[in-house]
Amino acid sequence: MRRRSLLALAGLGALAGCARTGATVQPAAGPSGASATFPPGFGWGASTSAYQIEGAATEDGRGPSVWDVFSHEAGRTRNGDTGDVAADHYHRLTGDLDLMRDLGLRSYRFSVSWSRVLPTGRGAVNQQGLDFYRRLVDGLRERGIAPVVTLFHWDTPQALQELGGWENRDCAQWFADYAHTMYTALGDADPTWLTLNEPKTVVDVGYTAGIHAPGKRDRQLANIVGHHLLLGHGLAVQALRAAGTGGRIGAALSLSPVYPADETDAARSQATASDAEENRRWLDPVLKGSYPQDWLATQPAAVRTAMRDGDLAVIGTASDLLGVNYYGPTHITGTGSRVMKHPTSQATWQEIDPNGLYDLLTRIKRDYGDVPLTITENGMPTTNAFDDQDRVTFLREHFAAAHRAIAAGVKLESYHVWSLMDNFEWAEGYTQRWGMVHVDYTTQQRTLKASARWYKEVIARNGV
Ligand code: IFM
Repeated sequence: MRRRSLLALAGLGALAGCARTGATVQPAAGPSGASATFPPGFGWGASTSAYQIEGAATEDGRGPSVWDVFSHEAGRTRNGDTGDVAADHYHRLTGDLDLMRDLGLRSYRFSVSWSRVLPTGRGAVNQQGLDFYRRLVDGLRERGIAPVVTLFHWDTPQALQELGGWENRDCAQWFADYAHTMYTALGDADPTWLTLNEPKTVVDVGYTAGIHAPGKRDRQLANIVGHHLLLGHGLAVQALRAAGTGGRIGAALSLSPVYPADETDAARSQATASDAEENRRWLDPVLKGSYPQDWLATQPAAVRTAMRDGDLAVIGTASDLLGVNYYGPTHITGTGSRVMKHPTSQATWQEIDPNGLYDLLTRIKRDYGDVPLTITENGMPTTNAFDDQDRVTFLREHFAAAHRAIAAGVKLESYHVWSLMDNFEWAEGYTQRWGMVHVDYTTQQRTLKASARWYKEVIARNGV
């Protein structure tokens, strides 16, 4: 299934240790190969998520998540693939940490499997689960890599889903309690904390298009879930602060600059509406403590009723940084359809336009001020298993766009390529390879692709 085209059909549309120094950057970087040196200490990194790489789905006390259940249902994923084994990262932690060190990574963004540490989502803690993340964070620190911990990357504990999951307002508090548990376990290692990853995808793909867990198709319910996710973000920020975290806290949002597909008033108007769905309905509550009025006006009473007095003040609790997941722009016609104006990738929802990253980053600065930014995800899948020159070109051009944004004054501190290694790509199973490191799923052997070798050089010379 095409993820974002389904959404269009639905009408939807350092980090610790890597602090930005404020140093100036060399100007005149461009996509054509001109050199671009990044600020000293720039946080070159890579991203993964728990269900996509860990495997060990039933080991050491881990409880099931919605993705364990969903991926085991007939017809939900390509070839019936599941994350049962994935890249077996749980058993290969030391080797994978060494691999990150050998690449020279300065920052590593991973997610915690909520049901590995709290098998039923709340209540009894699974010490073996916590121990795994402790080993991970300590191993990163020993290798000079800043840990960036995402608390929720879509894998809601199944036990909570049976109580309604994020449809249930209580889930926001269960999430905050879990955030506190993670602070107790890892707080002294001073990681950067990211609350939610891409709540938009849960809403649009999990609850509207129904092609991600939990596989529902109810747009009204989806937007109630969206509000509860944001409430969970705010409560988790407050819980982490109250616990005394010195680390920085923010959310990771999937954002897409929206352009009218042509110069008509109709296209401009539709693009504004699409921008509300794609971007402002997430950015405004988190960074301004309000929902955009034009988006709110489209919501039915049931969704508005779910938004209680005081919620937006919680959601807008000051965060320290914003994570930006960027995969491409959106072009909208006068009838509200999405059209592609740039090349795509094996992920046919993806439109490849590095300049969109520049537009997005400078727009955030313009509309939301100088919030420190990290690219929490950017990348592409390719069928070139080892000699992935297309990915090299993609990354080079996106890095150049990021450099131009920094030169324009954007406080971009770090950049996490999606993904460190090949992994379970949700409904697409193992058919899409997004990693810079190739994983042989039979032997679990890791092999650096051309992009990984190239990225190592980028990091070593701090630029492209
Ligand atoms: O693999 C996903 C990731 O889990 C969230 N962001 C998009 C990636 C590519 O689809």
